Amino acid sequence: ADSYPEIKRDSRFAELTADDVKHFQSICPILSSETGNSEDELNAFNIDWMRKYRGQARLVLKPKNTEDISKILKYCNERKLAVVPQGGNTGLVGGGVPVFDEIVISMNALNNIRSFDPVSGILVADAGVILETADSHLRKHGHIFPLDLGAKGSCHIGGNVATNAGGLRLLRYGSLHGTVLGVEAVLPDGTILDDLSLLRKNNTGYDLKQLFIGSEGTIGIITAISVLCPQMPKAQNVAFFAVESFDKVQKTFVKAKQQLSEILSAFELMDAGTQSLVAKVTGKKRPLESQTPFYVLIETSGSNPEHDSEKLSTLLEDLMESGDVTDGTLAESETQARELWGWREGIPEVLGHGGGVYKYDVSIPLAEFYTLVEDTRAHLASQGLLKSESNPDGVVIDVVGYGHMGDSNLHLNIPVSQYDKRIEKALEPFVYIWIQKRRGSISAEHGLGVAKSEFVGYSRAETELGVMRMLKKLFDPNGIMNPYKYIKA
Ligand code: FAD
Ligand code: S2G
Ligand code: ZN
Repeated sequence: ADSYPEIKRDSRFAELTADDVKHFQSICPILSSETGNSEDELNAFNIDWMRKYRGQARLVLKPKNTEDISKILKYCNERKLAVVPQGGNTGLVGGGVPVFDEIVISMNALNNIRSFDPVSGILVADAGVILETADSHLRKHGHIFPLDLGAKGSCHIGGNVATNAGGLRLLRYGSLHGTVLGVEAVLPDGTILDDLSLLRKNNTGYDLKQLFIGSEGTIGIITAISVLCPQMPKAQNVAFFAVESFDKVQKTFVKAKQQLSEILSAFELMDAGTQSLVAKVTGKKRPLESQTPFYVLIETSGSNPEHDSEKLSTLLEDLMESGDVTDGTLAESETQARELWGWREGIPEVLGHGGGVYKYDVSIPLAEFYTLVEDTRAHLASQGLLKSESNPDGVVIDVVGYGHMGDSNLHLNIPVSQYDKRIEKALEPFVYIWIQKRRGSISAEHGLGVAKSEFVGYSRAETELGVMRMLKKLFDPNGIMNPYKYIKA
Protein backbone atom coordinates (compact mmCIF):
# COMPACT_ATOMS: atom_id res chain seq x y z
CA ALA A 1 0.00 0.00 0.00
CA ASP A 2 1.54 3.29 -1.04
CA SER A 3 0.46 5.11 2.14
CA TYR A 4 2.38 2.85 4.53
CA PRO A 5 5.72 1.91 2.88
CA GLU A 6 7.22 0.62 6.14
CA ILE A 7 4.50 -2.04 6.62
CA LYS A 8 4.48 -5.33 4.66
CA ARG A 9 1.27 -7.28 3.88
CA ASP A 10 1.06 -10.24 6.26
CA SER A 11 1.30 -13.45 4.22
CA ARG A 12 -0.82 -15.30 6.85
CA PHE A 13 -3.90 -13.65 5.35
CA ALA A 14 -5.63 -15.26 2.37
CA GLU A 15 -6.28 -13.41 -0.89
CA LEU A 16 -9.94 -12.86 -1.72
CA THR A 17 -11.34 -15.28 -4.33
CA ALA A 18 -14.43 -15.11 -6.55
CA ASP A 19 -15.93 -17.91 -4.42
CA ASP A 20 -15.45 -15.79 -1.29
CA VAL A 21 -17.28 -12.89 -2.97
CA LYS A 22 -20.11 -15.24 -3.96
CA HIS A 23 -20.32 -16.57 -0.42
CA PHE A 24 -20.55 -13.06 1.05
CA GLN A 25 -23.20 -12.12 -1.53
CA SER A 26 -25.34 -14.93 -0.11
CA ILE A 27 -25.11 -13.27 3.34
CA CYS A 28 -25.53 -9.51 2.74
CA PRO A 29 -25.31 -6.66 0.22
CA ILE A 30 -21.73 -6.00 -0.94
CA LEU A 31 -19.64 -3.47 -2.86
CA SER A 32 -16.89 -5.11 -4.90
CA SER A 33 -14.63 -4.46 -7.86
CA GLU A 34 -15.45 -8.07 -8.86
CA THR A 35 -19.15 -7.19 -9.20
CA GLY A 36 -18.66 -3.98 -11.14
CA ASN A 37 -18.41 -1.34 -8.40
CA SER A 38 -16.13 1.53 -9.35
CA GLU A 39 -12.88 2.59 -7.68
CA ASP A 40 -14.69 5.77 -6.51
CA GLU A 41 -17.44 3.81 -4.74
CA LEU A 42 -14.79 1.72 -2.98
CA ASN A 43 -12.67 4.78 -2.17
CA ALA A 44 -15.37 6.12 0.13
CA PHE A 45 -14.45 3.14 2.36
CA ASN A 46 -10.72 3.03 1.54
CA ILE A 47 -9.81 6.65 2.34
CA ASP A 48 -10.06 8.22 5.81
CA TRP A 49 -11.68 11.54 6.78
CA MET A 50 -8.36 13.41 6.68
CA ARG A 51 -7.59 11.83 3.27
CA LYS A 52 -4.25 10.83 4.80
CA TYR A 53 -4.68 7.03 4.81
CA ARG A 54 -5.69 5.04 1.74
CA GLY A 55 -6.33 1.27 1.73
CA GLN A 56 -6.76 -1.16 -1.19
CA ALA A 57 -9.92 -3.03 -0.19
CA ARG A 58 -11.64 -4.68 -3.18
CA LEU A 59 -14.66 -5.72 -1.12
CA VAL A 60 -16.98 -3.87 1.27
CA LEU A 61 -19.60 -5.89 3.18
CA LYS A 62 -22.84 -4.25 4.30
CA PRO A 63 -24.29 -6.60 6.95
CA LYS A 64 -27.92 -5.91 7.94
CA ASN A 65 -27.74 -7.31 11.48
CA THR A 66 -25.75 -9.15 14.14
CA GLU A 67 -26.48 -12.55 12.58
CA ASP A 68 -24.93 -11.44 9.28
CA ILE A 69 -21.80 -10.29 11.11
CA SER A 70 -21.55 -13.57 12.97
CA LYS A 71 -21.67 -15.51 9.68
CA ILE A 72 -19.16 -13.14 8.07
CA LEU A 73 -16.59 -13.34 10.87
CA LYS A 74 -16.94 -17.12 11.23
CA TYR A 75 -16.16 -17.48 7.50
CA CYS A 76 -13.32 -14.89 7.50
CA ASN A 77 -11.76 -16.54 10.55
CA GLU A 78 -11.80 -19.98 8.88
CA ARG A 79 -10.51 -18.55 5.59
CA LYS A 80 -8.00 -16.25 7.38
CA LEU A 81 -9.36 -13.21 5.53
CA ALA A 82 -8.36 -9.97 7.32
CA VAL A 83 -11.15 -7.46 8.04
CA VAL A 84 -11.60 -3.81 9.11
CA PRO A 85 -14.80 -2.90 10.98
CA GLN A 86 -15.85 0.59 9.84
CA GLY A 87 -18.31 2.97 11.47
CA GLY A 88 -18.72 6.57 10.33
CA ASN A 89 -15.09 6.71 9.06
CA THR A 90 -14.36 9.88 11.03
CA GLY A 91 -11.46 8.36 12.99
CA LEU A 92 -8.25 10.39 12.95
CA VAL A 93 -5.58 7.69 13.32
CA GLY A 94 -6.25 5.57 10.23
CA GLY A 95 -8.01 2.88 12.30
CA GLY A 96 -11.16 2.52 10.23
CA VAL A 97 -9.68 2.05 6.75
CA PRO A 98 -7.71 -0.90 5.35
CA VAL A 99 -3.91 -0.86 5.16
CA PHE A 100 -3.83 -3.33 2.26
CA ASP A 101 -6.72 -5.44 0.91
CA GLU A 102 -8.50 -6.15 4.22
CA ILE A 103 -12.27 -6.56 3.75
CA VAL A 104 -14.20 -3.54 5.05
CA ILE A 105 -17.21 -4.48 7.21
CA SER A 106 -19.43 -1.40 7.18
CA MET A 107 -21.73 -0.94 10.19
CA ASN A 108 -23.96 1.56 8.37
CA ALA A 109 -26.99 -0.74 8.08
CA LEU A 110 -27.08 -1.67 11.78
CA ASN A 111 -28.87 1.56 12.66
CA ASN A 112 -31.88 0.70 14.80
CA ILE A 113 -32.64 2.24 18.13
CA ARG A 114 -33.77 -0.83 20.07
CA SER A 115 -35.23 0.73 23.24
CA PHE A 116 -35.15 3.72 25.55
CA ASP A 117 -36.46 3.77 29.12
CA PRO A 118 -37.29 7.38 30.16
CA VAL A 119 -37.31 6.40 33.83
CA SER A 120 -33.86 4.80 34.04
CA GLY A 121 -32.47 6.84 31.09
CA ILE A 122 -31.03 3.69 29.53
CA LEU A 123 -30.77 3.53 25.72
CA VAL A 124 -30.15 0.32 23.79
CA ALA A 125 -29.13 0.90 20.17
CA ASP A 126 -27.33 -0.71 17.25
CA ALA A 127 -23.67 0.23 16.82
CA GLY A 128 -24.31 1.86 13.42
CA VAL A 129 -26.63 4.54 14.79
CA ILE A 130 -25.15 7.96 14.03
CA LEU A 131 -24.33 9.90 17.23
CA GLU A 132 -26.49 12.90 16.24
CA THR A 133 -29.44 10.56 15.47
CA ALA A 134 -29.16 8.92 18.88
CA ASP A 135 -28.89 12.33 20.55
CA SER A 136 -31.95 13.78 18.75
CA HIS A 137 -33.97 10.66 19.59
CA LEU A 138 -33.03 11.08 23.25
CA ARG A 139 -33.84 14.82 23.26
CA LYS A 140 -37.40 13.96 22.24
CA HIS A 141 -37.56 12.09 25.55
CA GLY A 142 -35.86 14.80 27.64
CA HIS A 143 -32.44 13.15 27.64
CA ILE A 144 -29.12 13.51 25.78
CA PHE A 145 -26.31 11.19 24.72
CA PRO A 146 -23.46 11.44 27.28
CA LEU A 147 -20.94 12.31 24.56
CA ASP A 148 -20.63 15.15 22.07
CA LEU A 149 -17.96 15.74 19.44
CA GLY A 150 -17.49 17.65 16.24
CA ALA A 151 -18.03 14.54 14.08
CA LYS A 152 -21.52 13.86 15.56
CA GLY A 153 -23.18 14.13 12.16
CA SER A 154 -21.28 11.13 10.77
CA CYS A 155 -19.66 9.09 13.54
CA HIS A 156 -21.43 5.99 14.87
CA ILE A 157 -22.07 5.28 18.55
CA GLY A 158 -20.36 1.91 17.96
CA GLY A 159 -17.32 3.72 16.61
CA ASN A 160 -17.43 6.07 19.60
CA VAL A 161 -17.33 3.07 21.96
CA ALA A 162 -14.68 1.30 19.88
CA THR A 163 -12.44 4.37 20.13
CA ASN A 164 -13.52 5.34 23.64
CA ALA A 165 -14.16 8.82 22.26
CA GLY A 166 -13.84 11.71 24.73
CA GLY A 167 -15.24 14.86 23.12
CA LEU A 168 -16.49 18.19 24.34
CA ARG A 169 -18.40 17.26 27.51
CA LEU A 170 -16.37 14.51 29.12
CA LEU A 171 -15.65 17.03 31.87
CA ARG A 172 -19.33 16.79 32.83
CA TYR A 173 -20.62 13.41 31.74
CA GLY A 174 -17.44 11.35 32.16
CA SER A 175 -15.93 8.67 29.95
CA LEU A 176 -17.79 5.97 28.02
CA HIS A 177 -16.08 3.54 30.41
CA GLY A 178 -18.47 4.92 32.98
CA THR A 179 -21.67 5.54 30.98
CA VAL A 180 -21.72 2.42 28.74
CA LEU A 181 -23.50 -0.35 30.67
CA GLY A 182 -23.06 -3.16 28.16
CA VAL A 183 -22.23 -4.23 24.63
CA GLU A 184 -23.40 -6.87 22.20
CA ALA A 185 -20.39 -7.97 20.17
CA VAL A 186 -19.39 -10.64 17.65
CA LEU A 187 -16.09 -12.34 18.39
CA PRO A 188 -13.65 -13.17 15.56
CA ASP A 189 -14.90 -16.80 15.45
CA GLY A 190 -18.50 -15.64 14.99
CA THR A 191 -19.62 -16.12 18.61
CA ILE A 192 -22.26 -13.56 19.57
CA LEU A 193 -21.56 -12.12 23.03
CA ASP A 194 -24.70 -10.58 24.54
CA ASP A 195 -23.51 -8.43 27.41
CA LEU A 196 -26.18 -5.76 26.76
CA SER A 197 -26.69 -5.15 30.44
CA LEU A 198 -29.39 -2.75 31.65
CA LEU A 199 -27.92 -2.73 35.12
CA ARG A 200 -25.77 -0.05 36.71
CA LYS A 201 -24.32 -2.62 39.10
CA ASN A 202 -23.39 -6.18 38.27
CA ASN A 203 -20.46 -7.61 40.20
CA THR A 204 -20.65 -11.14 38.81
CA GLY A 205 -17.24 -11.71 37.21
CA TYR A 206 -14.98 -9.81 34.82
CA ASP A 207 -16.51 -6.62 33.39
CA LEU A 208 -16.30 -7.82 29.77
CA LYS A 209 -17.74 -4.69 28.09
CA GLN A 210 -14.72 -2.70 29.30
CA LEU A 211 -12.46 -4.77 27.03
CA PHE A 212 -14.41 -3.63 23.96
CA ILE A 213 -14.47 0.07 24.95
CA GLY A 214 -11.42 1.51 23.19
CA SER A 215 -10.51 -1.79 21.44
CA GLU A 216 -10.63 -0.19 17.97
CA GLY A 217 -12.07 -3.23 16.20
CA THR A 218 -9.19 -5.52 17.19
CA ILE A 219 -10.97 -8.14 19.35
CA GLY A 220 -14.45 -8.21 17.84
CA ILE A 221 -17.22 -6.13 16.29
CA ILE A 222 -19.53 -4.16 18.59
CA THR A 223 -23.05 -4.61 17.19
CA ALA A 224 -25.05 -2.80 19.90
CA ILE A 225 -24.56 -0.84 23.11
CA SER A 226 -26.57 -0.03 26.24
CA VAL A 227 -25.75 3.36 27.69
CA LEU A 228 -26.93 5.44 30.64
CA CYS A 229 -28.08 8.83 29.32
CA PRO A 230 -28.35 12.05 31.39
CA GLN A 231 -31.36 14.37 31.53
CA MET A 232 -31.35 17.07 28.87
CA PRO A 233 -30.26 20.26 30.68
CA LYS A 234 -33.06 22.84 30.99
CA ALA A 235 -30.58 25.70 30.99
CA GLN A 236 -27.43 25.99 28.89
CA ASN A 237 -25.13 29.01 28.75
CA VAL A 238 -21.96 29.66 26.81
CA ALA A 239 -19.28 32.28 27.62
CA PHE A 240 -16.25 33.14 25.50
CA PHE A 241 -13.20 34.88 26.96
CA ALA A 242 -9.98 36.44 25.64
CA VAL A 243 -7.03 35.65 27.95
CA GLU A 244 -3.56 37.13 27.74
CA SER A 245 -1.46 34.35 29.30
CA PHE A 246 -1.63 30.62 29.97
CA ASP A 247 -1.13 31.36 33.65
CA LYS A 248 -4.37 33.38 33.58
CA VAL A 249 -6.09 30.58 31.65
CA GLN A 250 -5.30 28.27 34.56
CA LYS A 251 -6.67 30.84 37.03
CA THR A 252 -9.84 31.09 34.94
CA PHE A 253 -10.17 27.29 34.95
CA VAL A 254 -9.87 27.10 38.76
CA LYS A 255 -12.42 29.90 39.24
CA ALA A 256 -14.83 28.28 36.76
CA LYS A 257 -14.71 25.04 38.72
CA GLN A 258 -15.05 26.85 42.06
CA GLN A 259 -17.87 29.20 41.09
CA LEU A 260 -19.80 27.08 38.56
CA SER A 261 -19.03 23.68 40.13
CA GLU A 262 -21.80 21.17 39.19
CA ILE A 263 -23.17 23.19 36.24
CA LEU A 264 -19.82 23.45 34.40
CA SER A 265 -20.14 21.21 31.33
CA ALA A 266 -17.25 22.28 29.06
CA PHE A 267 -13.98 24.21 29.33
CA GLU A 268 -12.25 24.43 25.95
CA LEU A 269 -8.99 26.25 25.22
CA MET A 270 -8.15 27.74 21.80
CA ASP A 271 -4.97 29.62 20.93
CA ALA A 272 -4.63 32.69 18.70
CA GLY A 273 -3.43 30.55 15.77
CA THR A 274 -6.59 28.46 15.67
CA GLN A 275 -8.82 31.53 15.90
CA SER A 276 -7.09 33.40 13.09
CA LEU A 277 -7.37 30.26 10.93
CA VAL A 278 -11.11 29.98 11.62
CA ALA A 279 -11.57 33.73 10.95
CA LYS A 280 -9.55 33.51 7.72
CA VAL A 281 -11.31 30.42 6.33
CA THR A 282 -14.88 31.21 7.45
CA GLY A 283 -14.69 34.99 7.07
CA LYS A 284 -16.89 35.24 10.18
CA LYS A 285 -16.73 38.26 12.53
CA ARG A 286 -14.78 37.33 15.64
CA PRO A 287 -16.73 37.16 18.94
CA LEU A 288 -14.27 39.52 20.68
CA GLU A 289 -12.23 42.47 19.38
CA SER A 290 -9.27 41.76 21.68
CA GLN A 291 -6.46 39.83 20.03
CA THR A 292 -4.90 37.75 22.81
CA PRO A 293 -2.75 34.59 22.78
CA PHE A 294 -5.59 32.48 24.24
CA TYR A 295 -9.37 32.13 24.17
CA VAL A 296 -11.56 30.03 26.43
CA LEU A 297 -15.06 28.72 25.84
CA ILE A 298 -17.02 27.84 28.96
CA GLU A 299 -20.40 26.08 28.87
CA THR A 300 -22.80 25.52 31.75
CA SER A 301 -25.65 23.00 31.72
CA GLY A 302 -28.09 23.14 34.59
CA SER A 303 -31.74 22.97 35.60
CA ASN A 304 -32.47 26.58 36.59
CA PRO A 305 -31.89 29.37 33.99
CA GLU A 306 -31.91 32.29 36.47
CA HIS A 307 -29.64 30.52 38.94
CA ASP A 308 -27.20 29.47 36.20
CA SER A 309 -26.93 32.80 34.38
CA GLU A 310 -26.51 34.59 37.71
CA LYS A 311 -23.57 32.28 38.57
CA LEU A 312 -22.03 32.79 35.14
CA SER A 313 -22.36 36.61 35.15
CA THR A 314 -20.83 36.75 38.65
CA LEU A 315 -17.92 34.69 37.36
CA LEU A 316 -17.56 37.00 34.32
CA GLU A 317 -17.45 40.07 36.59
CA ASP A 318 -14.89 38.44 38.89
CA LEU A 319 -12.67 37.42 35.96
CA MET A 320 -12.85 40.92 34.41
CA GLU A 321 -12.25 42.74 37.72
CA SER A 322 -9.31 40.51 38.66
CA GLY A 323 -7.85 40.90 35.16
CA ASP A 324 -7.77 37.12 34.70
CA VAL A 325 -9.54 37.73 31.39
CA THR A 326 -9.07 40.69 29.07
CA ASP A 327 -12.50 40.51 27.48
CA GLY A 328 -15.54 38.27 27.53
CA THR A 329 -19.03 37.74 26.17
CA LEU A 330 -22.05 35.70 27.26
CA ALA A 331 -24.32 34.15 24.64
CA GLU A 332 -27.70 35.90 24.70
CA SER A 333 -29.50 33.19 22.71
CA GLU A 334 -29.34 29.59 21.44
CA THR A 335 -28.09 30.91 18.11
CA GLN A 336 -25.35 32.96 19.71
CA ALA A 337 -24.33 29.94 21.84
CA ARG A 338 -24.05 27.85 18.68
CA GLU A 339 -22.03 30.62 17.00
CA LEU A 340 -19.59 30.75 19.89
CA TRP A 341 -19.25 26.94 19.75
CA GLY A 342 -18.51 27.34 16.02
CA TRP A 343 -15.19 29.05 16.92
CA ARG A 344 -14.22 25.84 18.69
CA GLU A 345 -15.91 23.08 16.68
CA GLY A 346 -14.92 24.68 13.40
CA ILE A 347 -11.19 24.27 14.07
CA PRO A 348 -10.62 20.68 12.78
CA GLU A 349 -12.36 21.58 9.50
CA VAL A 350 -10.11 24.56 8.74
CA LEU A 351 -6.81 22.98 9.85
CA GLY A 352 -6.42 20.92 6.70
CA HIS A 353 -7.20 23.80 4.33
CA GLY A 354 -3.57 24.62 3.60
CA GLY A 355 -2.86 21.15 2.22
CA GLY A 356 -2.42 18.79 5.17
CA VAL A 357 -2.15 18.62 8.94
CA TYR A 358 -0.14 16.60 11.47
CA LYS A 359 -2.28 15.91 14.57
CA TYR A 360 -1.19 15.02 18.09
CA ASP A 361 -4.03 14.33 20.49
CA VAL A 362 -2.21 14.11 23.82
CA SER A 363 -2.77 14.17 27.59
CA ILE A 364 -0.37 16.47 29.40
CA PRO A 365 -0.15 17.62 33.03
CA LEU A 366 -2.03 20.97 33.06
CA ALA A 367 0.90 23.16 34.12
CA GLU A 368 2.68 22.36 30.85
CA PHE A 369 -0.48 22.08 28.74
CA TYR A 370 0.59 24.73 26.24
CA THR A 371 4.39 24.39 26.60
CA LEU A 372 4.36 21.54 24.08
CA VAL A 373 3.03 23.93 21.42
CA GLU A 374 5.77 26.47 22.17
CA ASP A 375 8.51 23.82 22.23
CA THR A 376 7.29 22.26 18.97
CA ARG A 377 7.16 25.66 17.27
CA ALA A 378 10.76 26.41 18.39
CA HIS A 379 11.90 22.92 17.34
CA LEU A 380 10.45 23.21 13.80
CA ALA A 381 11.80 26.76 13.44
CA SER A 382 15.28 25.53 14.44
CA GLN A 383 15.05 23.02 11.56
CA GLY A 384 14.09 25.75 9.10
CA LEU A 385 10.69 24.14 8.48
CA LEU A 386 8.44 26.84 9.97
CA LYS A 387 7.11 29.44 7.53
CA SER A 388 8.02 32.96 8.64
CA GLU A 389 9.07 36.34 7.23
CA SER A 390 12.66 35.18 7.23
CA ASN A 391 11.65 31.74 5.89
CA PRO A 392 8.76 32.33 3.43
CA ASP A 393 9.16 28.85 1.86
CA GLY A 394 8.75 26.97 5.13
CA VAL A 395 6.28 24.08 4.57
CA VAL A 396 4.90 24.33 8.10
CA ILE A 397 2.17 26.97 7.97
CA ASP A 398 1.77 27.18 11.75
CA VAL A 399 1.89 25.24 15.01
CA VAL A 400 -1.37 25.55 16.94
CA GLY A 401 -2.90 24.11 20.09
CA TYR A 402 -6.46 23.78 21.35
CA GLY A 403 -8.60 21.22 23.12
CA HIS A 404 -10.36 19.89 26.15
CA MET A 405 -8.47 21.68 28.88
CA GLY A 406 -10.97 20.29 31.38
CA ASP A 407 -9.56 16.81 30.63
CA SER A 408 -5.93 17.97 30.26
CA ASN A 409 -6.23 16.88 26.61
CA LEU A 410 -4.37 19.06 24.10
CA HIS A 411 -4.83 18.89 20.33
CA LEU A 412 -1.45 19.93 18.94
CA ASN A 413 -1.95 20.48 15.21
CA ILE A 414 0.64 21.40 12.59
CA PRO A 415 -1.05 22.64 9.41
CA VAL A 416 1.31 22.22 6.41
CA SER A 417 1.26 23.12 2.73
CA GLN A 418 1.91 19.43 1.95
CA TYR A 419 2.64 16.19 3.80
CA ASP A 420 6.42 15.87 3.88
CA LYS A 421 8.59 13.13 5.43
CA ARG A 422 11.00 15.81 6.72
CA ILE A 423 8.24 17.24 8.92
CA GLU A 424 7.18 13.81 10.14
CA LYS A 425 10.83 12.98 11.00
CA ALA A 426 11.17 16.32 12.84
CA LEU A 427 7.96 15.72 14.82
CA GLU A 428 8.21 12.01 15.56
CA PRO A 429 9.50 10.95 17.99
CA PHE A 430 10.19 14.53 19.24
CA VAL A 431 6.56 14.96 20.41
CA TYR A 432 6.39 11.46 21.92
CA ILE A 433 9.65 11.83 23.86
CA TRP A 434 8.39 15.16 25.18
CA ILE A 435 5.19 13.44 26.36
CA GLN A 436 7.04 10.44 27.82
CA LYS A 437 9.24 12.72 29.96
CA ARG A 438 6.05 14.11 31.55
CA ARG A 439 4.35 10.71 31.86
CA GLY A 440 1.57 11.92 29.59
CA SER A 441 -0.35 9.97 26.93
CA ILE A 442 0.53 9.97 23.24
CA SER A 443 -3.16 9.45 22.48
CA ALA A 444 -5.74 10.94 24.82
CA GLU A 445 -8.98 10.16 22.96
CA HIS A 446 -8.43 9.39 19.25
CA GLY A 447 -6.85 5.98 19.87
CA LEU A 448 -3.84 4.34 18.21
CA GLY A 449 -5.00 3.09 14.80
CA VAL A 450 -2.07 2.91 12.42
CA ALA A 451 -0.83 6.43 13.17
CA LYS A 452 0.24 5.95 16.77
CA SER A 453 0.69 2.17 16.90
CA GLU A 454 4.49 2.16 16.68
CA PHE A 455 4.78 4.85 19.41
CA VAL A 456 2.61 3.24 22.10
CA GLY A 457 5.75 2.31 24.08
CA TYR A 458 6.18 6.01 24.93
CA SER A 459 3.06 5.74 27.09
CA ARG A 460 2.67 2.07 28.09
CA ALA A 461 5.17 -0.29 29.76
CA GLU A 462 6.29 -3.56 28.12
CA THR A 463 4.49 -5.60 30.82
CA GLU A 464 1.19 -3.86 30.05
CA LEU A 465 1.70 -4.37 26.32
CA GLY A 466 2.48 -8.04 26.97
CA VAL A 467 -0.86 -8.54 28.73
CA MET A 468 -2.65 -6.73 25.89
CA ARG A 469 -0.99 -9.03 23.33
CA MET A 470 -2.17 -12.05 25.39
CA LEU A 471 -5.74 -10.72 25.26
CA LYS A 472 -5.52 -10.14 21.51
CA LYS A 473 -4.19 -13.70 20.98
CA LEU A 474 -7.00 -15.11 23.10
CA PHE A 475 -9.78 -13.27 21.27
CA ASP A 476 -8.29 -13.29 17.77
CA PRO A 477 -5.78 -16.15 17.40
CA ASN A 478 -5.66 -15.73 13.59
CA GLY A 479 -5.12 -11.96 13.91
CA ILE A 480 -7.78 -11.16 11.28
CA MET A 481 -9.32 -8.23 13.22
CA ASN A 482 -8.00 -4.88 12.03
CA PRO A 483 -4.36 -5.99 11.59
CA TYR A 484 -1.27 -3.69 11.31
CA LYS A 485 -2.68 -1.27 13.93
CA TYR A 486 -3.22 -0.66 17.66
CA ILE A 487 -0.93 -2.94 19.72
CA LYS A 488 1.21 -4.77 17.15
CA ALA A 489 1.87 -8.49 17.70
P1 FAD B 1 -14.45 4.83 12.39
O1 FAD B 1 -13.67 6.03 12.07
O2 FAD B 1 -15.33 4.26 11.35
O3 FAD B 1 -13.64 3.73 13.12
C1 FAD B 1 -12.80 4.10 14.21
C2 FAD B 1 -12.20 2.82 14.83
O4 FAD B 1 -13.22 2.07 15.48
C3 FAD B 1 -11.57 1.88 13.81
O5 FAD B 1 -10.48 1.21 14.40
C4 FAD B 1 -12.68 0.89 13.51
O6 FAD B 1 -12.16 -0.36 13.11
C5 FAD B 1 -13.36 0.80 14.86
N1 FAD B 1 -14.81 0.54 14.81
C6 FAD B 1 -15.76 1.35 14.26
N2 FAD B 1 -16.99 0.82 14.48
C7 FAD B 1 -16.79 -0.35 15.17
C8 FAD B 1 -17.65 -1.35 15.71
N3 FAD B 1 -18.98 -1.28 15.59
N4 FAD B 1 -17.09 -2.41 16.37
C9 FAD B 1 -15.75 -2.49 16.52
N5 FAD B 1 -14.88 -1.59 16.04
C10 FAD B 1 -15.41 -0.52 15.38
N6 FAD B 1 -12.70 12.02 18.72
C11 FAD B 1 -12.75 12.26 20.08
O7 FAD B 1 -12.50 11.35 20.87
N7 FAD B 1 -13.06 13.50 20.57
C12 FAD B 1 -13.37 14.55 19.76
O8 FAD B 1 -13.63 15.66 20.23
C13 FAD B 1 -13.35 14.33 18.35
N8 FAD B 1 -13.69 15.34 17.51
C14 FAD B 1 -13.68 15.09 16.16
C15 FAD B 1 -14.03 16.12 15.28
C16 FAD B 1 -14.01 15.90 13.90
C17 FAD B 1 -14.42 17.01 12.98
C18 FAD B 1 -13.62 14.63 13.38
C19 FAD B 1 -13.61 14.37 11.91
C20 FAD B 1 -13.27 13.60 14.24
C21 FAD B 1 -13.30 13.83 15.63
N9 FAD B 1 -12.95 12.80 16.52
C22 FAD B 1 -12.99 13.03 17.88
C23 FAD B 1 -12.50 11.46 16.03
C24 FAD B 1 -13.64 10.46 15.66
O9 FAD B 1 -14.83 11.16 15.38
C25 FAD B 1 -13.88 9.49 16.81
O10 FAD B 1 -12.76 8.68 16.97
C26 FAD B 1 -15.13 8.64 16.58
O11 FAD B 1 -15.42 7.95 17.78
C27 FAD B 1 -14.97 7.63 15.45
O12 FAD B 1 -16.24 7.05 15.20
P2 FAD B 1 -16.58 6.43 13.75
O13 FAD B 1 -17.92 5.77 13.84
O14 FAD B 1 -16.35 7.44 12.71
O15 FAD B 1 -15.46 5.28 13.65
C1 S2G C 1 -11.45 18.03 18.65
C2 S2G C 1 -10.81 16.83 16.62
C3 S2G C 1 -9.73 16.44 15.79
C4 S2G C 1 -8.50 17.29 15.73
O1 S2G C 1 -11.79 18.93 17.88
O2 S2G C 1 -11.75 17.95 19.84
O3 S2G C 1 -10.70 15.76 18.81
O4 S2G C 1 -7.57 17.03 16.48
C5 S2G C 1 -10.55 16.96 18.09
O5 S2G C 1 -8.50 18.18 14.90
ZN1 ZN D 1 -11.01 16.31 20.88
